[in-house]
Amino acid sequence: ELEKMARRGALIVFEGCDRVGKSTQCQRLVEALKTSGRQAESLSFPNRDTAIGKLINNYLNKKIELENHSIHLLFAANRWEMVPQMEKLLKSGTSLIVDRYAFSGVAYTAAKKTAEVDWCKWPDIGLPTPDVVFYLSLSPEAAQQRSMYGNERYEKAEFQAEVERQFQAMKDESWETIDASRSVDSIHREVLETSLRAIEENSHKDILPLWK
Ligand code: FDM
Ligand code: MG
Repeated sequence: ELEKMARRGALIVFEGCDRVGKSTQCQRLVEALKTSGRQAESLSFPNRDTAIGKLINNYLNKKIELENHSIHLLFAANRWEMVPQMEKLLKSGTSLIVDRYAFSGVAYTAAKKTAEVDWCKWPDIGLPTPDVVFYLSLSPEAAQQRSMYGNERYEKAEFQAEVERQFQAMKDESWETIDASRSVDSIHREVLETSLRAIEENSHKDILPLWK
């Protein structure tokens, strides 16, 4: 009975292309939730600290080359290896604020046009489904005006524009699309309000498997 009454944390995901402000919003949200007395932790994918994550990091830094399907599976494996810890935290009542998830996995690989979207989704089927997906959307033109991209793989305007198209094709009515050209504060206020509601509404619901 005690088990049944325990409140779980919410799984809150931020998605979008590079430089749209996901990391800033994740940080702001975790801080605000903690300040309000709620348990919250941040997590980002890829998690570059694990053995798989180090391989991914070398790939992103162009130190190694990997075949497109192969790197895709490593990104998915890098999420699966975190699932036991994620489930434990969620069950203990801690909300997880996640910077990128399976949707990035699909969008970035699909943008390469070497694997179909259905194939891209397959390795992530069954991951914990997020309670909220915030999609930070910025036009390729606005993204380009923001700042120079870095030197990592994928940080090219043309590729980012294709990734944005893949995200747009994938998103459904459950996603909270946010105009990322707005101010950090105004986005944060909206994100916090939606997140507090999601934490409340989902606290007694099961976590369903993604894309099943
Ligand atoms: N990326 C990220 C992928 O290609 N697939 C994935 O599954 C994930 C999670 O990795 F270009 C790409 C997106 C980005 C790069 O991400 C590193 P960060 O958020 O810039 O660290
Ligand atoms: Mg990046």
